[in-house]
Amino acid sequence: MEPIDRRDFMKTVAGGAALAAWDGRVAMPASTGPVFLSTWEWGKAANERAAEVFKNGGSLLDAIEKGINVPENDPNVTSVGYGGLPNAEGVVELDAAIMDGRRHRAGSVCNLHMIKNPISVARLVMEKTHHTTLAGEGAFRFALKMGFEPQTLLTPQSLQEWQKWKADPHHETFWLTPENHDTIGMVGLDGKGDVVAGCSTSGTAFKIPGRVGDSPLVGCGVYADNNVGAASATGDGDVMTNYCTSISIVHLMARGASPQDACMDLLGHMVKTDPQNKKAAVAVIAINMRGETGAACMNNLFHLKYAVWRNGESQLLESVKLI
Ligand code: SD4
Repeated sequence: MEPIDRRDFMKTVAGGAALAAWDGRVAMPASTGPVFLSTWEWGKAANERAAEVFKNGGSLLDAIEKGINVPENDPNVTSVGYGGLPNAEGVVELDAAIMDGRRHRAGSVCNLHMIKNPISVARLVMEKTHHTTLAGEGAFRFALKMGFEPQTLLTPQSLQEWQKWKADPHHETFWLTPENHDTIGMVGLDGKGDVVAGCSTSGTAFKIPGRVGDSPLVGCGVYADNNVGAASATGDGDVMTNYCTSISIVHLMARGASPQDACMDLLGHMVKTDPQNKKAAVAVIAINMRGETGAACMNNLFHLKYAVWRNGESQLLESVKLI
């Protein structure tokens, strides 16, 4: 993270405030909000739902959860929740995590099957248990205990995709190369000093059963800290997990980087440690406590579009590419 060392952030008001916040001496005042930032096209509808929930008196956690429920419930989003593409054996295994920056507490689920709203289960892991992460069968049984209805998550379309993949004698597998990505990552700020991050995914399509991506791993797929801000990631979790992307970005912001610089610096660091990462599907979003946002991806075909909701305005934007 060389760029940070070269910058004299203490010379700037913003840098000084952020560093002080990181040291726990001064809480940086939040001046804008609410703001919602989400990955991909479906992030727009998710942000709009989050804003509506918040406006109607819901908490920031309610807003992020309900916002993420939108693509989870949409069968046309084939990388999240219902309709998400299955693993190599045709089973839809979902991952999700949510982190509350106020309490510095997260909840997550991995390899959850037959439950279409893993983000809601993740929230209950955070709120109803002493644990942070539940996986597989245990996560499923916990969801049932919490009143979730089991259902098939394969749609005719996702079943067909899987059958096509299976029937192709040259199909790619994750013993070899990744093929399909997306996910929803969302970060939100309430303007009163709280920040929350969440993400939900069916993971990499046709993954090896049991595989856990970055999304449900706290610090990788999501991270939120009320002293600094929040970040989330989308892309090849098998690459990104090794860089603990979300916490790395939040740490860079804590040392004074803007959200945009923090996103770019992390991607730069990934390329510096392994030039092959230029070709990797890596995309990140971040927000700080002033409501400043950042979004970046590598300069390849995995080009992140992201959605921002602020002051009643809902936009879909192109992220900056690392050249
Ligand atoms: C994973 N990061 O399971 C997720 C998938 C994703 O864009 O975000 N794809 O690796």
